[in-house]
Amino acid sequence: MASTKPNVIFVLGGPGAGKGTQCARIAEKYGYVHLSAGDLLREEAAKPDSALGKEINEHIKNGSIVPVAVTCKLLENAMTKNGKENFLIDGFPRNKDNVDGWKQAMDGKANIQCVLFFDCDEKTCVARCLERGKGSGRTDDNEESLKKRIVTYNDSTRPVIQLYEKENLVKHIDASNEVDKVFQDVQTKLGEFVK
Ligand code: UP5
Ligand code: MG
Repeated sequence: MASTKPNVIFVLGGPGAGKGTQCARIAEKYGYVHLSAGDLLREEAAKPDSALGKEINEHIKNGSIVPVAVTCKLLENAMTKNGKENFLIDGFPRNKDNVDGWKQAMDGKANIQCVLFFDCDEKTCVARCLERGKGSGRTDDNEESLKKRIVTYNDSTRPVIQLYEKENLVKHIDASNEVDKVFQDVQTKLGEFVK
């Protein structure tokens, strides 16, 4: 990790809201390092010697949330390895337990700048994931897993967004628009404090 405290932007939103797509653009324009918690978990699970692979894969297929100690460690390792100052943490924290686990591990070690909330209606989210599922190879881009992912999002992740709203950290983005329009909105919101 850099010697100064790294800045962190949490990126939240429903499955298929466009978190990954927009993070790629933000990373390119603003030089933030994009860390997708889901990608890190999938990478870990794909390692032939991973002791956690089976458990992670089960959670992903069921749209349930991997224990925070696992996710947080992967994020912290990626941040340390990278050594950069600014990170976009995509898809985390997803529940209250994630928030608490992050605080426990990272309090004083990172500065949360804001939470980008990609707000997209359920129908659009599901349609995007099903379309992607035709070629993504993701085990959770199917109707059955999507139902569960949506329930987890509504029950566990929305309250996290509300929690950060109370701390005035949330930047709300209408993510149902086309990619360029969404990114315009992102730039306006981020431009308030990121150069
Ligand atoms: N697309 C994107 N933007 C579009 C737009 N504006 N208009 C039209 N199409 C658009 O986009 C999804 C698809 O839509 C793509 O095909 C894209 O081209 C198109 P993407 O940018 O990938 O959306 P994203 O929000 O990143 O969707 P993703 O499916 O990755 O979100 P999830 O939050 O569901 O998945 P994630 O990988 O974060 O997590 C997967 C699982 O891992 C979780 O369900 C959970 O089981 C586990 N997990 C944890 O347990 N803990 C964690 O901390 C993180 C994950
Ligand atoms: Mg993603």
